[in-house]
Amino acid sequence: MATLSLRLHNLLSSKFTYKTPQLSLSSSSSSHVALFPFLTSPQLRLRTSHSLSIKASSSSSSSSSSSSSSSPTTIAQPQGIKIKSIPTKPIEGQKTGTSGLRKKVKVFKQENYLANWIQALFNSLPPEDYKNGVLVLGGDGRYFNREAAQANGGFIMSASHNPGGPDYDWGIKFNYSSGQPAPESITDKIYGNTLSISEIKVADIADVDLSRLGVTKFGDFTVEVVDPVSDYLELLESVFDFKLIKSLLSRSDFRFIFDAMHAVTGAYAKPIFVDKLGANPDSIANGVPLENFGHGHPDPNLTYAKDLVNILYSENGPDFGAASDGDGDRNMILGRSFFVTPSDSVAIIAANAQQAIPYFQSGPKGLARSMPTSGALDRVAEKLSLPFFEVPTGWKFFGNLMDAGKLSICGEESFGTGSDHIREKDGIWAVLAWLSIIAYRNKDKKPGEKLISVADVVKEHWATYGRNFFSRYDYEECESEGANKMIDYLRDLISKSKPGDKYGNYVLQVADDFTYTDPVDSSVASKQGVRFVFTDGSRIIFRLSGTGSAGATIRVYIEQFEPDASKHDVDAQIALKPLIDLALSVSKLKDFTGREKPTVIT
Ligand code: VG1
Ligand code: CO
Repeated sequence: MATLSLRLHNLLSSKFTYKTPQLSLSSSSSSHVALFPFLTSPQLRLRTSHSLSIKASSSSSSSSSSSSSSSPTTIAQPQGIKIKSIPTKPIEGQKTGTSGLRKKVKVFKQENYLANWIQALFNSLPPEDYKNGVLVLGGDGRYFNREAAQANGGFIMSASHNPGGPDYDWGIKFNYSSGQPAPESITDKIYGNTLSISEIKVADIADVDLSRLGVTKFGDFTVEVVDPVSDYLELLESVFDFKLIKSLLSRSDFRFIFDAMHAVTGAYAKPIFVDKLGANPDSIANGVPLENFGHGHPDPNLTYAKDLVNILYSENGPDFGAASDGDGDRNMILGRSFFVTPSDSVAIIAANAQQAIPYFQSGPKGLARSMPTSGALDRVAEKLSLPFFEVPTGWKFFGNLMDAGKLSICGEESFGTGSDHIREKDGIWAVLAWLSIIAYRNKDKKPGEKLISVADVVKEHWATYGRNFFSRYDYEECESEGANKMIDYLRDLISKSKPGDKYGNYVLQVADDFTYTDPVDSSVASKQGVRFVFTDGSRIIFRLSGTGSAGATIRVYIEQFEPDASKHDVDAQIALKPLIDLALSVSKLKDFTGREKPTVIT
């Protein structure tokens, strides 16, 4: 097994890169064998003045974890490192998708599989990045994190919301210098290098004890295990008004529940929601991170977070519910018997941010969404006269806009919401943003007075801006051939279509395959989704997922705007039925895939 190489010369100094929950790495208080459940979820921080790769031998670690460290302690200081060269051969299929490389654990366990990719990555980086480099390594605690951490300088060891365990998925995401997911210019280079790789550089050093916070020195290369929870908490305290949120969470007439789905935010939930913000200790569900997420699918949506949904929709359910995914970057927001779509969520956060969240007290700089995300955010940008951007699916497209000071709040329909406090979507941030809004709206309510609920806030927003009905149909693990043929067919169809064409009751305004030109560096991303936009603003969009680990997943996005408040209470599936039927017939989805029904509807 494999390598670790280092870079990211400015990662430590770059603002908050290493403070996100998805960067945390699990560890145990007892022995190296049982790394889970973890108490401190430390991260690794690696520094070097050389370009090098390290290999961990199979030595073990077994000591107890300590509490958060202010001044790091030196655990070991062996001699300089011997670097070995190991011959290897290219392995096919190591192309990064929407966010990282995701495959079945069995695939990653093949000889040199991960090592090849990591080495290809370092072969892709400019040499100046190697000098005095700092690399941050973290994971979501899923199965295979433990081995990979010792063997590789991977970056975020997660397949995000994909299920975990020996028979399921593992993944690795690489985030670049200011913390944003690596742009395509880098991931394309990495892929190219995986096809020509012939050598892996491996350093011969012992495993690092991940269960202890502190510094291990290997010559002039150091590894520091850090506690990311305290760093992250400190950042959040600078963003939100914790006193305001605490005033809500400690009310006896407000009941809150957070479902960590046995994933990484379990390590953050108690310190943040309970210890800091005064939530009831019982309000954290599935708070113990597990390597296989308790056999669950750590994807916070109406299908996979069904238990939480049932609790919120039960008689006398709690007032507020939230969940986040495997690596903590997604979020789902629920009120009592009420689901907030992610597209509405980001629009509502943007509309209320200046009042309710100190970080935005001078107003957001700009707003952005991914192309398939509904146009609810566009309306907020228009009303607040803010710069607005529509980017392709995937968080990597927001980073440049943030670095250029053009963007503060953004989101994706896929349960990702965030801001420029970091360069990734951030599930806990979204929950705190919502709690801030609810707290702000109820700050003068006396005990016993009826509180303004999540549903009230959303309905009020619709009354002001109109409602963008939105739904996404996922057809997971289809045969790749049929799925590709369907997309080819749609591309052919749009090339022949023209404005004014009739599609049932809808009149076409434009049909294209979305192309994005980055306003900052002018890079172009094409073929980002086939869309049909109609004259009344309705849209149907088709794209193939870039995060699956088997077969092809087709995503169909359906949106329709309704200005009339008397029609806002209709169920989205009913309101969108004609458009959904149209999407299925236009694409001939059933013929191409044989699928009668989607696997997930959100
Ligand atoms: C999906 C979502 C996309 C998100 C990506 C990574 O990609 O649609 O919006 O950015 O996952 O999220 P795709 O290509 O499968 O549609 V995560 O939480 O899995 O890092
Ligand atoms: Co994720």
